Amino acid sequence: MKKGFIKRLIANQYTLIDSETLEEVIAYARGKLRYMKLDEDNSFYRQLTKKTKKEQKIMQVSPKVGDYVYYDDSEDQVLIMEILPRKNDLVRPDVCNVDQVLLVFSAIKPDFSAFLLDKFLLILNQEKLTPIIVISKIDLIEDENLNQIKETMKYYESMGYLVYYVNSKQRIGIDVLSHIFKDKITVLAGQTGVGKSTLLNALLPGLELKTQEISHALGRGKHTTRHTELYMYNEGFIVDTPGFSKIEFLIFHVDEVKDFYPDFVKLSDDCRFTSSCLHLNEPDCRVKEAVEKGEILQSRYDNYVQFCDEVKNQKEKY
Ligand SMILES: Nc1nc2c(ncn2[C@@H]2O[C@H](COP(=O)(O)OP(=O)(O)OP(=O)(O)O)[C@@H](O)[C@H]2O)c(=O)[nH]1
Ligand SMILES: [Mg+2]
Ligand SMILES: [Zn+2]
Repeated sequence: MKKGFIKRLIANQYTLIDSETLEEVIAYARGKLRYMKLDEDNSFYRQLTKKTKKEQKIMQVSPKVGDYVYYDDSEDQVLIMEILPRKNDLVRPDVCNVDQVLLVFSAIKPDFSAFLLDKFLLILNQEKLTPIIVISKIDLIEDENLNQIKETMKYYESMGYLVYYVNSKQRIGIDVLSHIFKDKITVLAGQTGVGKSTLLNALLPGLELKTQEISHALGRGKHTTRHTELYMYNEGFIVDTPGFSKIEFLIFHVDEVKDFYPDFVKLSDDCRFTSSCLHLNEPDCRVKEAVEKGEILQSRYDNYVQFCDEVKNQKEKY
């Protein structure tokens, strides 16, 4: 059987890229649902609820964008026969085998938000996905305000995150970005209207993806991107996704939040209660000391406290 990679799914029709010829093939899934044997730690398990061990060995899965599959083209209709194990599996966007996430924030319209950035980093850390940060629309903001954002971003750069600044409309800052996509599946993520599709258009000028003017009042945009598709770029693939207006993390215990803050984890050995310190009200907390000394961004700590509150409050609901 031949091997391929799913690039696009529209209705029930899959576009595969053959692993050897690199040619596009139109295919359908064999039957409506896939059945396959899985290992214990396979990512498919994450979708499972209460099923017995035995039932878990065989389960129903639909192939999706990002999947590596075996297909059969011996008949008229090309059929996807088997899905290879997934490295990871996202629900929104509905893509699997993702290598990195390009987090897009606009400097303005909508305003840059350190709160959203911290929330995204928390979620991606939990999902073990690598983020790369892009600040867009730098042409629309006063230098003074841009410098303020750059000052904030220095903290994140010191944590090891890559940060890029672009004006996608005039294709400024685009070329230095291009190397990060090689051999990877990259998902574009960010609030609606921040300029994800415009950035992708700047990278792939022939594409002409639909973008939309943002409505002024709240700087809020309408969703313009709908289906999920991988675009080939620089020997990698990029996925444009519809923006969101709200994101949620799936953390149910307040003591887990701190574990997704590498900058806090690094210091917690020096907290009196070491790894059990929540860095909230405990005495002799090295993290709080670092906030006071300006070694940790005040906004990052404040956002952390707020996320902890959110987790506590959601727990009380159940
Ligand atoms: N001046 C300027 N405008 C930009 C830039 N990037 C995006 N825009 C504008 O911002 C608006 C929204 O851009 P989109 O690319 O549609 O935003 P999106 O993130 O794809 O939005 P959704 O698909 O709804 O999630 C459009 O009017 C773009 O022209 C930029 O770097 N500079
Ligand atoms: Mg878009
Ligand atoms: Zn502490």
